[in-house]
Amino acid sequence: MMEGTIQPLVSIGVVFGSFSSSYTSSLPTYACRDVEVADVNLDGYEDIVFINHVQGAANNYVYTTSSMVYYGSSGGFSVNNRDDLLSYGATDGELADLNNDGYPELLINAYYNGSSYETTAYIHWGDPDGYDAGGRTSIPAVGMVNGIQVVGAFE
Ligand SMILES: [Ca+2]
Ligand SMILES: [Ca+2]
Ligand SMILES: [Ca+2]
Repeated sequence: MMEGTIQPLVSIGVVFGSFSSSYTSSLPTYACRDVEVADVNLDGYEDIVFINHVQGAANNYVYTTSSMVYYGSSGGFSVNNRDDLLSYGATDGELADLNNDGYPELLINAYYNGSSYETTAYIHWGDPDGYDAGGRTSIPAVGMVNGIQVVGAFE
């Protein structure tokens, strides 16, 4: 997506097993506001969802950005094994299996798109490939700054 022309603001270290720098992976994110960890594609490896708020230089950032899902594997985590999901000033994400197929959906809220607080939150539908931009449902959102609550028990 916009990677390569706009630098990540933050890298988050993921520590495996022991608190030693030799077991730390740096995973780029954009001004991350929320993290969820779950095995979203049910392959036995935990995956990490970073909900990103803005991206770009501190004095010229944009709210239209990507939240990121890094998929775990036997080799750990890699920028080459992640999905970038469009989001608008997001501050919270939640995982819940809304259609009861075993794969959790990723819900991402939306605060601001750079010109309007009337913007779009998304449900990204889970499947064995995780999430991608094709499998999503748009939900109108107005300046959401609070977290998402999924009402009802699906588990
Ligand atoms: Ca997984
Ligand atoms: Ca959350
Ligand atoms: Ca599901």
